[in-house]
Amino acid sequence: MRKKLLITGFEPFGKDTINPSWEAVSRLEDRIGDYDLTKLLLPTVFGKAAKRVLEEAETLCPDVILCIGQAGGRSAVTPEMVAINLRNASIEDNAGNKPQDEPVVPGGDVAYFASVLVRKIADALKANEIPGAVSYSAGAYVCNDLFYTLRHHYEGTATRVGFIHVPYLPEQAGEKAPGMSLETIVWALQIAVEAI
Ligand code: PCA
Repeated sequence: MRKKLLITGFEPFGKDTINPSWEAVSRLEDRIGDYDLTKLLLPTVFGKAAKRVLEEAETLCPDVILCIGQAGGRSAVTPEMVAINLRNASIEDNAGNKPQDEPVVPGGDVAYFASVLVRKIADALKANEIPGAVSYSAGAYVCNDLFYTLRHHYEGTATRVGFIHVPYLPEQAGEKAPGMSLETIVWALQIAVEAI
């Protein structure tokens, strides 16, 4: 039986006018391996991004939710191992929020591990000669906020939740930061879905 995957990307934020996460997610095939994909563009806003996913998931009932975000400065596609119960922003989100050391969920557990096979995804990327590595920090900005909220919500259920950060596109990176072509990021996400 075919399975359902809800896959998300973010709007541009900060000084950027493009976000590779949504550029890549929106270009994925609608069927990959065992999964039928539903793609969702999320606002880069604390709380709002997760609310949007939970609304969609309520009617879709996905087997897996895989969220993708931009991590400028990274040179590899990085599946995240852990989500932490902390909001801390060094720049405003797209609604002007800039929380400082607040919990995502007051009274919630300190952290959750991803409930997808993070190591398997990283190994599959490397096997296909795409720079890939497990990351042990999704930061404390909107991506971690989304990841933590979803892991907290689905803890103890059959719905699995994962998060993958992707590098800048070459046009964003310029000469100061590493970049990865959109084609490679799309290919990486396809491999990640097949490995999930
Ligand atoms: N990256 C940010 C939020 C949106 C995105 O694409 C982050 O890493 O938190």
